[in-house]
Parts: sequence; C-alpha cells; structure tokens
Amino acid sequence: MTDPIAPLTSKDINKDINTAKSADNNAAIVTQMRTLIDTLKTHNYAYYVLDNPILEDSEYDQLRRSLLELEEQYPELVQPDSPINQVGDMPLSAFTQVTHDIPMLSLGNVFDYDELHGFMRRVNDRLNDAQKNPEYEMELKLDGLAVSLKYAYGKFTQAVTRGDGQTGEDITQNAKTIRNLPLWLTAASEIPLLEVRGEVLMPKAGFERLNRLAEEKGDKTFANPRNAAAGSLRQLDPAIAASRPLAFYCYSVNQGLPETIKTQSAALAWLGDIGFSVSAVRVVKNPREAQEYYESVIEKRAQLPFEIDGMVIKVNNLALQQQLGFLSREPRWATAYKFPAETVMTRLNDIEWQVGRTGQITPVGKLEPVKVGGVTVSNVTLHNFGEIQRLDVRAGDMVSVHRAGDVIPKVTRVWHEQRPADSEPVQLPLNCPVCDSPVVLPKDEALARCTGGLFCPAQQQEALIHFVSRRAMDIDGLGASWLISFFEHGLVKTVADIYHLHKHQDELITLEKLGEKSVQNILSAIETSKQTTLARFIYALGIRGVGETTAQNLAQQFGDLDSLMAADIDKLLQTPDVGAITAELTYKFFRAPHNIEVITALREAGVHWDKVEQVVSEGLPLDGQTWVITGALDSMARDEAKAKLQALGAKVSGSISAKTTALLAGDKAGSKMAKAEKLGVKVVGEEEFLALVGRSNV
Ligand code: 9MJ
Repeated sequence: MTDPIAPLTSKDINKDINTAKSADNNAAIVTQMRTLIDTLKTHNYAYYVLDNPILEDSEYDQLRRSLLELEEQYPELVQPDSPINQVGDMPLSAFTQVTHDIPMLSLGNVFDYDELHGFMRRVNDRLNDAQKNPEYEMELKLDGLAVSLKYAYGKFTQAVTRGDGQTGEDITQNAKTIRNLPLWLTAASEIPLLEVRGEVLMPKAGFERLNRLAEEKGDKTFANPRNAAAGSLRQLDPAIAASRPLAFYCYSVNQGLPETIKTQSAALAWLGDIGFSVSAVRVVKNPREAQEYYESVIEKRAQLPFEIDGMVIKVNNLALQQQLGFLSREPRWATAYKFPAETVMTRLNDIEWQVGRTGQITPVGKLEPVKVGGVTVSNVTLHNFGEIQRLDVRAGDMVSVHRAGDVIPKVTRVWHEQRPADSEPVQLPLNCPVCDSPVVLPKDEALARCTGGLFCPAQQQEALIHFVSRRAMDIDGLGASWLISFFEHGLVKTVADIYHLHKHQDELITLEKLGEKSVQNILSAIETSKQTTLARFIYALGIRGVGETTAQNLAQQFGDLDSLMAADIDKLLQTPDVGAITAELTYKFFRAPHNIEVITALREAGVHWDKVEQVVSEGLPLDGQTWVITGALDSMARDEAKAKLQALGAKVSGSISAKTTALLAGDKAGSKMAKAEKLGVKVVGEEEFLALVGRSNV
C-alpha cells in the first residue's frame, strides 16, 4: 500500500456525519461515505493481504458501523463498492486460488444485551408461531483465520482460506502440518465429500515462544497471535509453517453432514467424535441465559489457551438456519456477540514523570480517557525512558492501549503515520519532579533515578525504614509502623529528624497510645544508635547499589566520610565491588545538596563513629586476594568469617567475577557456586578455611 492513510478516527468521522446529516446535503453524505469506504478498504487490504493492520479492530468496527448507519439512512446513496457487502480483499496471488462451493460468509455483530435481544427479535420476526423463541447454541469466537477443509471418503484433500468469501487460497500443504488437523477420518470413509469449516489459530503459549525466539534472533516479532497464525499459513514453504505452533478448531459442517444430525450442537458433538478439536459449546433458551454464559466466559477469558474476541450465537436447529437464510452475505441465524474491546486507539495527551519509593523515575502516559475492556482508562505506564525510545512515542501521538483482565493497561503500538507535525521527542527530566534533585540515568541502565535519596519526599518513607533497620543504624524498638506513623504526623521527615524525636516526647506518648516506657525505650535506642561505624552509616544512607559489603569496602577504602564524599568516580571505582553504575550513583548522591544537608544534620545531632582501622594488608598472607563468601558456615557467622579474611589482608566482595581469588562455600551454596565453577574460581570448603585461618593464628 503506497497511499498514506489519513489521520482519521471514528470520533472525527461521527462529528462530521452529524454536521452532514443536519445539512441533509447529499454531496456531503457521499463524501463521508467515500472517506469511510476508502479507510475501510485500506484497512482490509492491510489486514487481509499484508497482515499488517492499520486500525484496531474496535476502531474498524466503529467506522464500519458509521458507514452502515449512513447506508441505512440513505439507501439511495449506497456506493457500488461499499465494503459492507464484502468480507475482505483479494488474496495474494502466490497461492492457487480456489472458488468456494458455498461462499464463506462473515458474521454480523452485537455489542451489548439490548443488541443481542434485537438479534433474537429479528429471528423471531421471521419464524411462525410454532417456531418462535428457538433454542440457540453458543460457541467461543476464536480469533484466528477461517478456513474450509475438504475430505473425500475420509481422506483430507484440500484446505482453502476464506479470502474474499467467494475465492480463497489453497493452503493444503501448510494445513497438513497443523498438529491437531486430522488427515484421515475413519468415521467419514463412506462420505464422498465432507466439507468442514473452522478457525486456524496460534495458542497464546506458542505465540509467546515464537516471539521470544524471534527476539533472540533479532527477527521481527508478530503483533498478536492472529497475525502470527496468518503469517504462518501464508508461508510458501510448508517447512516453515510446520515449525509454527498452529491449531485448528472446527465449527461447522457445510457438506456431507449425516442426515440424522438435526442441530448445530449435535453437529459439533459429531465433529468432536470423529476426530476434530471443537471449542466449548452451550445451548441456551433465551437472551438472559445467553447473557449469563457470555459473562461467565469473559471471566474465564484470560485462562483460555487461545485468544477469543467474543461469542458466536447460532440458531441451534439446522432446518431453521436453512429457512432463515442470509441477508447481504451474513447469516440471519447467527451473530457474533463481541467482547468489550481490550485494545483501543486513543490519543496520548501528555507524558508525566513519577518518582517511586526507591527513587526510580517512571513515565506515565496521560490518555484521552477511553473505554478498554469495559473500564475507562486515562493513565498508562510507559515503564522507563528506554521503553519510550523503543516505542518512539511522543505526546500527541495516537496509540493503541491494551488492557486484559486485571493487567495494568499498556501501550502496544504507536500510530506513527498519524503523528502531528509539530510533536517533539520526549526528554528525560534533568531534575526530580518531586524534590528537584538531579536525575541520573546510568549507562546501560533502563531506569533513571532521583539522586535526592535522603531528602526527596517520594522516597522518605523507604529511606526512614532502611535507616533504622538492624544492619544499618540498628534502632531497636523503632519499628517500621511507628516510624511511618511519626512520618505521617509530621514528626519526622528526613532521617536526621529521628535524632530530634526526644523533643516530642509528649506527642509520642499520646499519638499511638505508646506507653511512657515504650517511648523511653525508643528514645534510648535512638541515643545508643548514635555510636555507630562508618560502614553502617554509609549503608544506612541507602545509596542505590551500595549494600552492606560495598559500604564496608567504601569505609575501608576511604577511611573517613569526608574523603568518600569528595571522591571522584575514578577513585570510587578503585574500591572492590564498586562498578561503573554504583560509582556514578554514589558520586551523584554526594553531589545532591539536600543529601549533604541531611548528612550534616545527622552529624550535628551527634551521630559518630570510631576511626576506621584501615587494614594495612601489605605483607599479610592474603594480601592482593579477593574472596567471596556464600552459604552458611557451621563454625561461625559469615560476618565473623569475613572479618577473619580481612584481618589476613583479603578483600571480601559480594559478587563473583573473574578477579575473584576464592569462594568460601558453606552449606546450601547456590548460584555463586555455579558461577565460580563456570569462571574457574577456586572453591574453598569450611574445613580448608579453618585450617587457613587457624594456621595464621587469627
Ligand atoms: C469463530 N470465529 O470462532 C463461526 N466462529 O459460523 C464460530 N465463526 C461462524 N462460528 C458461521 N465459532 C460463520 C462463521
């Protein structure tokens, strides 16, 4: 398709239609019809021939309905090439074309209970009194490709796609590779010609696997299972089709049905008996029962192994089907009861940045509110800056939004062809939208972060809980729930405020019905915590990437806080365990003015530590070695083992790399053991370790 598609939505068109109607101007109506027809045709070609839809299904349905409404109102203006009476567009010419014995028709649609009722009323209107209120049979509406299969005396002979309904493509070779498609039907060996129809689809699990493989190989992925199934069937090389996880589900017998079978439900039961896969079937007596079943299937939809986009409801009695016949190529005896659209198009009005509890800066898409899967959606997560770049999305773009079950809605496609001319690429904010501290996006990282960890209101609760934790400042008795309550009552904001809580003793006692004794315990624990170690203090600051081991290494490397705070990235990188990302995050943390303010306040409140005994490792037995500890040791805690190794001059790191000298492995050593073996790092058991530290008399 070379013609660019006009940036047109159903809303735009409906607005124009209303204007045109009121003017009752035939020329304007014809123009509207032509615009709709051209858009629908372009879409049909892209969808049926190129497998590359240019509109969401829901958008397509709406445009089609708009045209149908116009045609109903102005039958004299119906255009001769209106796609309302046409199923699809011409098939590709590479396969042999086959004319169907009986045309393959499409189904009309209903979208809610009233419309379902309307469908049943129209059926009743054409039946005599004795026939009125017939039984209906309901099936899942499988979202695949309709195909017709022929069997001669039980032997599979031909598979043809629907194509334009009259003529399809011969895909026999590819169909033969579909695992659950029977190539021989013993029970039909007496039937000269059996024609069945159904849907070829790709189950969700197979689709995900196929896309994963394509991604690994750097190939193009498929947008959805339907496209994947279509693309697979249209392979000229059957070996490729054979490698695709396709399935066939049968839903009708069009020639050769045994005469004893009188209903659609019995026909499907027979198809199941002779070897076809058929999907769930339910017979209902009235619209209420139909609605109940429809709703129960919506509930279970997410658990189904394949995608469905609605239910099909059919008059169960086959003789009545025959009697009712067709209207403009749609059966009068069946209709599709569509599910609320799970993917719809809308405009992305804006992109806002939010700050998470650990400082991650995430973009949130602000949508023109739209109903998806029955719920109005106005926000979508865009995950991270990398995702924005991958999608190439901008404020003002038309986007497809997908929401299935309880899943958070997400943008699945950006309609670049409809991008406004004046749109601008999205920029990562330089400063945190909450606290204005600088934002960093470390190289090779997906998530940008706010550097104001100690100060940023979005991160303060996390920072407080981490600060008091046992391995950080170890403020025994000040549990997370009290701390959050103090925070919510405005008694603490930053971690430095913890050391001023004693000024609010009376409030503390009344606040959470804490007894005087408990308050005293908390305050004395706070007082005790002031005497700490530099390593604990660094760890307590909650710098991203700085865990306990790294904090200890930083304390060892720099010896005092001021040197650490002044260190540039190169200096930081000389610390064991500190890689490029941690170095950058640490450097930026100590450059955020608000963090410095909090650190100064902590020191002024009396937080202090003994001078760090910097281990002079020169001449010690393990000088120049880097050890990693994993698993549980019998004879001592890991901290103790670590201290012993450090006393012997070794550096102790938290992760294994090619530079690691040895892995001290206790009980239940996990992934580190595997990694050590892979990298050829020596593994030392507890006995050997004890012999080593024993020999050195530590
Ligand atoms: C789908 N797509 O699952 C029909 N269909 O019947 C079912 N389609 C159909 N039936 C007559 N289950 C025309 C189309």
